[in-house]
Amino acid sequence: MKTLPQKTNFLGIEKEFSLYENSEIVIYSAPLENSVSYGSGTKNGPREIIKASHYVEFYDEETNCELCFEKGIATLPIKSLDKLKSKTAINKIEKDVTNLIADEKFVVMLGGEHTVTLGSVLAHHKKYNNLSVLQIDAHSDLRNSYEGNKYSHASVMRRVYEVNKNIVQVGIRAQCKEEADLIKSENIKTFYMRDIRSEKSNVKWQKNVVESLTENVYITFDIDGLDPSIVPATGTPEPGGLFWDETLDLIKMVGKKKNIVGFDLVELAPSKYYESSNFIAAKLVYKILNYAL
Ligand SMILES: [Mn+2]
Repeated sequence: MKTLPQKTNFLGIEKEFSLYENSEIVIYSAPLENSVSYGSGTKNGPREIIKASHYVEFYDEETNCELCFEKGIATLPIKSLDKLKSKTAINKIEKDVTNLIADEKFVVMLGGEHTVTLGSVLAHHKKYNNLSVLQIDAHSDLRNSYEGNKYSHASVMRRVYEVNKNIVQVGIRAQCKEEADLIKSENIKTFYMRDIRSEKSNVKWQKNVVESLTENVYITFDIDGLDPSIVPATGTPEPGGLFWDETLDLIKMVGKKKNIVGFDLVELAPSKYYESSNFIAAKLVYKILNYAL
């Protein structure tokens, strides 16, 4: 399988550690941008994350490990999804990811708009029993459709929920009434931002999240789950979000107690005014990998 060379791959790593056959980890880009509601640019997310990743350290001081050399990280070429309808793109992503996990690869998908998550979840859902989808996001994305589109980024978790009922949402702080009603009537495990903030300091909300998850966990990380003071470069920024350390604490705990089987990072909308967002997204990807493997 064709992979990107050191100059353009994730982290900028040598051939030996980035060939497909030598790598346990695969970076798969899904630069779809069909259903933007506010700011645009998510199709440039994968390219800019990979570019910025060249400034991320190979060594992680917390895990005391150079994961990229221990496991190998292959970066697949970024293929445009520009001409595709959302449903067609989802089918293509599902097929591609299915093939990668059949090769026993740990897949990291870079978006693109949140819609792409459905393709990767479908692939992982076929492979893993007892799968939960942990969604970190400002929005619940549970609308049945948005602006007449069932495959809008604002409906992606509704489509996921139709396939897999084990969804756990963290960081939510913007939704419509339809979504709030669905969460109540279906008893969906949603950790609202206001509840996270109102908890007494001796209660670890992260522990409650982890206890809501089944054994195998797929993480979908919408970058707008983080507070926009950390990552302003996203299409629909919402104030009052998650901070860096508490988010990493959560993922670290998930990695320790559960089996993370794959993840995606979506909705980064690179902006020349906020270039640091690209680096933070790249660092987040590598951090999650360190906790997962
Ligand atoms: Mn969102």
